[in-house]
Amino acid sequence: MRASRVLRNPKPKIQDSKLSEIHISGAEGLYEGSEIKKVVKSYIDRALKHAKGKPDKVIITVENIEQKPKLISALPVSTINCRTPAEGEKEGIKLMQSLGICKRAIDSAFKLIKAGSMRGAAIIAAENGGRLDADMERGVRVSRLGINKEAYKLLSSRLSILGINTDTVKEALILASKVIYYKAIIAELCVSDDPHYTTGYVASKEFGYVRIPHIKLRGSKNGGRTFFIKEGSNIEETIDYLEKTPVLIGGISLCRGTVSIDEILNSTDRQSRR
Ligand code: WAQ
Ligand code: MG
Repeated sequence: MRASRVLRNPKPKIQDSKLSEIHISGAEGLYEGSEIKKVVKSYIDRALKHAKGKPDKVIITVENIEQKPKLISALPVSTINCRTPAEGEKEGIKLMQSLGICKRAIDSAFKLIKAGSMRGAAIIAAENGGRLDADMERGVRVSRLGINKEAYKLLSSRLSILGINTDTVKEALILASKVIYYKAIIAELCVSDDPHYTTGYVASKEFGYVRIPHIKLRGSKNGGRTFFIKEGSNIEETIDYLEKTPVLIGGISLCRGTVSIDEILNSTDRQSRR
């Protein structure tokens, strides 16, 4: 699903420019045929009730997927203690630098996210911060991802114990797990574009899905995602995986509550997950 609104521009010359269309919300998933009606209805409700405002166009695409989805496990979940955007950024930088991502790449990721105009994710070279995907405005939209019923139930019960059993958390964990499963991707940095949602995350094979509360101020509509890619990776193959390969979460990992950043950085099983 994709919901957008055209900004009425008083200057007719730039009326039909792509730049005048603002992205309100998007969502995607893998479902059984019998679920389509229910899911489409929920996507329409979501598009029409979004905190970023009313859309004037909602596009829903339903596709039959022939390829059997790849079954993977969700990343382990944890949350660090963080009170302000400055602190959140500092902790996020520590995590990403410790994964070998250079400071310039991290800075350009935060800059793109704060500008907040994409509807997908930017792919950034971990070694120098260069932007590798072609469509600057759109970014890459991860699609064909979902979770099976058993894993959904187990995840919901584990997140309930922590008081974070929401669609937002589950959808973000499913997306991050698909993204991080791919060998060329070192980490993902995400900040929601929803003005009321201030928790973001850094996801990686080594540290799992690390939630960062208050990474942005309430009220800001700016957010986004960046994927940091290893030097020498094939960018077309990576984008093809993100957009096209069907991946289903079929297993859940440890879900912990608040953990100190040092505990995450110094965890003993870190090496084994590399
Ligand atoms: N593929 C690529 N990029 C996407 C996708 C996708 N399928 N969906 C969203 N994005 C990008 C896009 O630039 C959005 O502006 C941005 O991410 C934020 O999307 O554990 O709600 O749907 O508490 O607003 C993370 C924390 C919540 C959850 C993320 O993202 C938690 C969130 P949003
Ligand atoms: Mg959003």
